[in-house]
Amino acid sequence: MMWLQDGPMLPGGRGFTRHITLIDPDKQSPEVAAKRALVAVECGTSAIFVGGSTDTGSNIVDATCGAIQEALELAMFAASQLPDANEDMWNTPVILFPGGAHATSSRADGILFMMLMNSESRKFLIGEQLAGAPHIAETELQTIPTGYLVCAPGGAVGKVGQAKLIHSDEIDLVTAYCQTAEMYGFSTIYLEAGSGALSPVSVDLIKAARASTRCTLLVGGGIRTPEQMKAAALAGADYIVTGTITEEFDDLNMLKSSLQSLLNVL
Ligand code: 1GP
Repeated sequence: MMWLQDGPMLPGGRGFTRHITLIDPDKQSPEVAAKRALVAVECGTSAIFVGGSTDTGSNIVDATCGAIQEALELAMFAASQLPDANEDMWNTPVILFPGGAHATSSRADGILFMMLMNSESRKFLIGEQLAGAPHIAETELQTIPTGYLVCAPGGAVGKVGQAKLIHSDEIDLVTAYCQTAEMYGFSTIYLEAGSGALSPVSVDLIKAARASTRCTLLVGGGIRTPEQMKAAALAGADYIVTGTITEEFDDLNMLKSSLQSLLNVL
């Protein structure tokens, strides 16, 4: 993609908030994932993350990335044939959000190369990264060095990742994590409440993270309403990630109106 040569995949620090759609390859067929991704891009999402579950095989991840890329290319070609269509909108990066070293695909454009910084397990601090790096090195994937911080309530990723959850009043702690991530040279910090969380990352934690780092700040987990989107955006998120909401609609028109109501507040 030409787009990738223009700069980092997830640029931050522009003072406004964008949206990312997370697609879990375990939750639908690659064909349905591609249709959902197209609707999300049409609504204004700025990147598609593929991943989430820890036990998804690379064949499913690969098929899902491939189907999404083909759908985006077709949409771009179709737009190029129409005088008033904006073909650039389909030039959307597909980025792996891996549950582990196994869940990669060379058909994505990039990968969040994450350290689950508040894990108590070596596996998620450096083990999965050591297992995945030699495979990633053989691909053209752009790596996005990311400090991944699981905040309360944490959900499945908090349990599986053996995270010592960051609670809403732990301002000094989240500040220190963000400073540490920046000192390591990470470009991106992802504050995660857990997919399907009953409450999103607290506004206080987002504000503290924003105040303590110039890294691109991603926030996700449990964001389902325009009010929650607005709150995370005002607190300083560069990107808000939603996943579950995209899986709830089999009807693509209903998905479109739901995503539009979320993205309209940004
Ligand atoms: C999970 O932050 C993402 O990693 C998205 O969470 O599924 O709750 O939108 P939801």
